[in-house]
This record gives sequence, C-alpha cells and structure tokens, in this order.
Amino acid sequence: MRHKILKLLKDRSPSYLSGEEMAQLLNVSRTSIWKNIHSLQSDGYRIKGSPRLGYRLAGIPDLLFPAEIAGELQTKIIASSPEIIHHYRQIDSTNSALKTLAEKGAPEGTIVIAEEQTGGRGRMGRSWSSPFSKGIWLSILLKPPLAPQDTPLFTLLAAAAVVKGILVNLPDLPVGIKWPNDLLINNRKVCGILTELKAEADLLHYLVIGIGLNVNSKEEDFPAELRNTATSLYLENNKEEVSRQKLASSILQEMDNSYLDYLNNGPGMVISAWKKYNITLGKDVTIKTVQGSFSGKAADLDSDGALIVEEEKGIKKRFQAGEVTLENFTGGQDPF
Ligand code: BT5
Repeated sequence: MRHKILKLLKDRSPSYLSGEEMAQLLNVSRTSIWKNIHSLQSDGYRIKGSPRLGYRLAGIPDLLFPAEIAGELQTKIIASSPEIIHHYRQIDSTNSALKTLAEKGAPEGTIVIAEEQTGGRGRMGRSWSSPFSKGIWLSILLKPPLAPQDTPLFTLLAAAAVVKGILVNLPDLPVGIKWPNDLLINNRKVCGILTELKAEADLLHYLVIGIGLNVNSKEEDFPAELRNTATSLYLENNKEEVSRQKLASSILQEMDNSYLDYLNNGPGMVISAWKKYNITLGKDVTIKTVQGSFSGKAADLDSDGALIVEEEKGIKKRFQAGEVTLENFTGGQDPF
C-alpha cells in the first residue's frame, strides 16, 4: 500500500492529490491512506498536507528504500521486484542477514541493503566501517550453476560491475580494481567486496556477494585509523554529494547485466571487463597468502579469476586468494 500511495503522489507531484481520491483509486479507507502517509513521513518523505487540497510530495529522502532504488531498474534477476529488496535502517551485517534469508529459501536475486551496519565485515574477520547513510552497504544472493572452486570469479564480476555503476554516474572518476576485491581511487580504498558461499563437495548452494562502497563519507566519517587509506566518491568528486539511490540502481543494473551475460556466454566478458578496469596487471606486486609472501610481476588473470605472478626467474605462480600490495605505485606504497 505504501508503494502504491507513493507512486500516486509521485505521478501527481508537484500538485496535490486528495485523500478521498487516493482512497477511491486504491479501494481502501481514508484512515488507511492517512496511516500510510504518516508512516512515509516518519521515514523522511516530505509530504505536505492541506485540509482542502489533500497531500503533495515535496521531497524524497536519500535513503535506499526499495521503492526508490527499484523504480528505474530493468533487472531480470537481481532486485527484480520490490519484494526481494530488504531494506534496513540499521543491521549488524547485510551479508549475515542475507545468509539467514538464504537459509530460509530466499530466491536468487534477493538483496539486503542497509543505511548502517554495526558489525560490517571484511575478509578474515576484519571489520568494515559503515556509518549511517554515507555509503552503499549491500548484499546480493546468487545461485549460479557452478562448482564452488569457480566462485572467485564472482568477486571480479562484482568489482567490474561496481566500477561500471560508478562511471555511469561519475564518468571522469579514475576508479581502478586491485586484485581481487578492492576498488581504489588515487591509491585509496573506496570499495571492498566480500564474497561468501555455502557449498558441499561439488555443489554450490548459494553465493552472497557483499559490496561496501563509501559514497558521501567526509573525512570525519572515517575512523582515525582509516583516514590515510580510505576515500569516498564525495571526497574524490570535488566534495560534491552523489545520489546513493541512483548509484545503487546503477550498480544493481550493471550486476544484473554482467550476471546474465555470464550465464549466457560464460566468463569471457567478466575477464575482459575486469582487465579493462584493473590497476594490478603489469605492476610489481607482493602477494601475501597463508603459504607465505611472494613478489613478482602481476602477469595475467587466469580464466577462473586467479592472478598469475611471474617471479624473477620467469617462474609463474597462480594465486586464487591473497592480499596484494602494489609496489612503486604512484602516490607511494599501497597501504593494503
Ligand atoms: C573488504 O575486506 O574489503 C570487504 C568489505 C565488504 C564490506 C561489505 S558491506 C556489505 C557487506 N556486509 C558485510 O558485512 N560486508 C560486506 P578486506 O579486503 O578484508 O578489507 C578490510 C579492511 O579495509 C579493514 O581491515 C580496514 O583496513 C579497511 N576498511 C574498513 N572499512 C573501510 C571503509 N569503509 N573504507 C575503506 N577501507 C575500509
């Protein structure tokens, strides 16, 4: 009902629409209209009421409500209807919440998006700073017909799709992907991706792809220890705010396009899109893994998303996971 009322108000905006007309159009009581208008107002929608004219939509909050981000979407799988978009003002972690929904049988394409995370997670138990309404903290449920060992490709798919989504809105921003899961601008981290999965033997049950993108964060929104290494689109966009609603829609659209392309044509486009936006290949890197640290030139990306590093004597090693440091990177040593 809220969606329907909002749609009527949007269609009529900037003019007024009477409560009586809305009640007739939606075949409900005027009390129900009034209650829903109040609920929208308490979510931050500016709805002006006039005793004679009715209601008028005067402003929409830049919060990531399903009605706002789904409006423009033409996705086939991801967030393809408002019912599979779960929005929270505050949650511990969107990845954890989506895993719970997946266990209860949520369909592919379900997303969880939050204004704030109190326990946002990075890889290996690290934390992800996620203050209220400053970023896009989003998780996407996918169930591709894949062997579990092929899933690292999906971190790369997501990284390239997020770059594309950013560039739709801010075409001049120099965003680059550091293998496997970081987006950097001017050598600072603007986005991280955490892919988690449930699988047994050769069977993948589901993938949860978590995306954390700093959008309108100012310096003081970052914890002190991140101020020299993290950045936001706002800080890199001449301190101009960016619409999180538009950005979230663009990212979901690009994710859906890339995922459909992957399902129809295989990993070719994932690899080429990742290569197009990467800032890793050709650089001297050090990669830390559980087996130890290795240095060499990042030579290529394998068809499963593994990084191929060429050591001094021309010996090539494949890495499916690890922490990459880009050596001699413009702007100094890469801090991650
Ligand atoms: C990542 O981990 O970069 C993956 C981050 C994924 C976050 C999303 S938000 C939605 C979804 N729900 C979750 O709970 N998580 C996902 P990693 O490569 O391990 O990097 C973590 C490191 O990045 C931390 O140890 C900090 O040094 C740094 N960091 C933390 N918060 C940051 C932020 N907001 N911006 C930039 N760097 C940050």
